[in-house]
Amino acid sequence: MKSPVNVLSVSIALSCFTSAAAAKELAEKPNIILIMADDMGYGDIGCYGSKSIKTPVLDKMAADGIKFTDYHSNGAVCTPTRASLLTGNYQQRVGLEGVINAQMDKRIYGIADSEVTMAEIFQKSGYQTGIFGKWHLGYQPEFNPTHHGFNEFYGYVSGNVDYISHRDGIGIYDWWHNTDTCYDEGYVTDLITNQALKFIESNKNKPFLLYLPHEAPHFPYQGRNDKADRLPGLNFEMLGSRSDKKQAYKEMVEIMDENIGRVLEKLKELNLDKNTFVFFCSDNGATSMGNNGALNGFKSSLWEGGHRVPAIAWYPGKIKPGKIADDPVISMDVLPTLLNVAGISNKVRFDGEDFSKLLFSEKEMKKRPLFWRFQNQWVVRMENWKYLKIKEKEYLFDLAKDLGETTNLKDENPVMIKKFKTLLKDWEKEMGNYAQQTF
Ligand SMILES: [Ca+2]
Repeated sequence: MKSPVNVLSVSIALSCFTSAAAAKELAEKPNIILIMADDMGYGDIGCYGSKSIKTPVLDKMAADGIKFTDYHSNGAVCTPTRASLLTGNYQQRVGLEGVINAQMDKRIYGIADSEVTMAEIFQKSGYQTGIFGKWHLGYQPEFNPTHHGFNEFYGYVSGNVDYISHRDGIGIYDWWHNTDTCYDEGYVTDLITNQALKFIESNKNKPFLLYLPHEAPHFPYQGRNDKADRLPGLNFEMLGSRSDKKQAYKEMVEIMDENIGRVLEKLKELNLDKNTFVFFCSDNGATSMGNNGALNGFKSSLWEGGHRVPAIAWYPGKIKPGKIADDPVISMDVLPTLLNVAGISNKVRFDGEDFSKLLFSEKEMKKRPLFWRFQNQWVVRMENWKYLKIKEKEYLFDLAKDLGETTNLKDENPVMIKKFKTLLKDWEKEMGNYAQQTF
């Protein structure tokens, strides 16, 4: 019979072993980096057909990883996509169907405490979590990212800031480190990358979730060496003062590409590149300043140009290089996918679906309808078919044959139209009674 002392010793030894094993398991978890461009269109980077904008880093990422041809943002504008990306749910369920504008009377809206965010899930699973860049899920102190699962926040809370003076759309200074205003000189794209690199350095021995939502190429259209436009007491043009805005746009995408290269270099330098999954996407389609390739429409519309955007997954040694994924996927699928990649199990339910089978196998996604709703526009997407309603006008497109949405097949397909309308009605009921345009 063991003496009580021996039992205690065994128990302590076992407990140390268990915690050491858990620590080892945690240390071996992959890092996750989620990079999102702002308002970057389907034809704005080299590997998606841009002839004028040079993006060697993203092109190489796509060549070494997977390029998605049918990836969509949940929203056709900024806030709703971010709400769905971070919760894995339709933005309608989160109550953030519209944009949170900078005007003082609109600053009351934001992400509710009751929402479970990507950062909260990763944080609870032992990950270090950081966001560097644009938040756009609420201005008030309670909406700060550090209250929604991020250990560190560096960047801005509004929809856009001057790239040099860091003032928002109504001229208010909007540059933060965690919950405090901070004053760093520099160009937004460089500054957020600098801080992201520090975050990677300080967490090189721990698993981390790094969310890097770039401002580029959202207006104001400013390059690295431009002057600040938004300054105290001065009127300013929202889009910036440069006359050659398309040239500025090109510079902005290229500077972002260069900075994504710095992140990948840092991973290699620290020998983290084989254990880090990187996902890149855009939050909605381009404005007329950018290029949506063969797609119809722009940001804020539910034509394809408003929401079909570039997306690339990169995971050296784990993903077969040069793969093209043609299955429809959407922002809210990213969270369940990242959890699978990180081996994190949880009981949170998501509208989105894990698409990791596209990353690691030749399997396809199961067929499912996808829905969009924004400002009197509705979409139901099912396989290659897209039902689009704008106010009272209905369309049906076969995207496999007609990516540019030029030929309305509605009159030839009354049965399909009826089916789509039923699906839409059921979905709207499921989403609840949120107003069409919440704010
Ligand atoms: Ca956007």
